[in-house]
Amino acid sequence: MIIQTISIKSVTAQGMGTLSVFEGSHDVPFDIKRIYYIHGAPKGTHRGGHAHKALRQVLWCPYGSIRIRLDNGREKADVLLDSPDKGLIVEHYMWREMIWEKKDSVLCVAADSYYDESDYIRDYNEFLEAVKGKDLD
Ligand code: T46
Repeated sequence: MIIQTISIKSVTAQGMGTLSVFEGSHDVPFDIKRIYYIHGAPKGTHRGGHAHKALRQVLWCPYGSIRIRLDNGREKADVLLDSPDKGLIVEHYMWREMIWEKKDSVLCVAADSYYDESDYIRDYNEFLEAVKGKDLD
């Protein structure tokens, strides 16, 4: 399954906005060790262009609209993160690109591991080679 979305629990207080929450291991299928976020990007920004060997993450966009393009080496799919209550689980060995549909959209990421550059595959042909013969869910 290439696109795995979750619905983030949101609690609205009359006239006081909404609180949204998810918990590691309960609402996403892994523990969370690292949080990072990308902000201040102009419309049309393209980021990503890599896969991970082990890292599992959940992506969400609390403000704005960001297109996520996923590719498992056999199948490609797009999902639009355009609502603060929509999360996208991105598993390992998934090539990803992120495209800013609106200026100043914020991309938040919760990851199951600390930053490790050696976990990245940044070459598309190397990625295709790595997924060849793998069992994909
Ligand atoms: C991913 C997508 C969704 C760090 O020093 N620590 C960190 O935890 C991260 C994530 C990045 N960095 C450094 C490495 C680079 O010098 O920040 C710089 C930008 O990283 P990168 O070009 O990989 O950023 P994106 O937006 O292409 O990708 C990021 C994540 O790296 C990646 O894991 O899945 O967001």
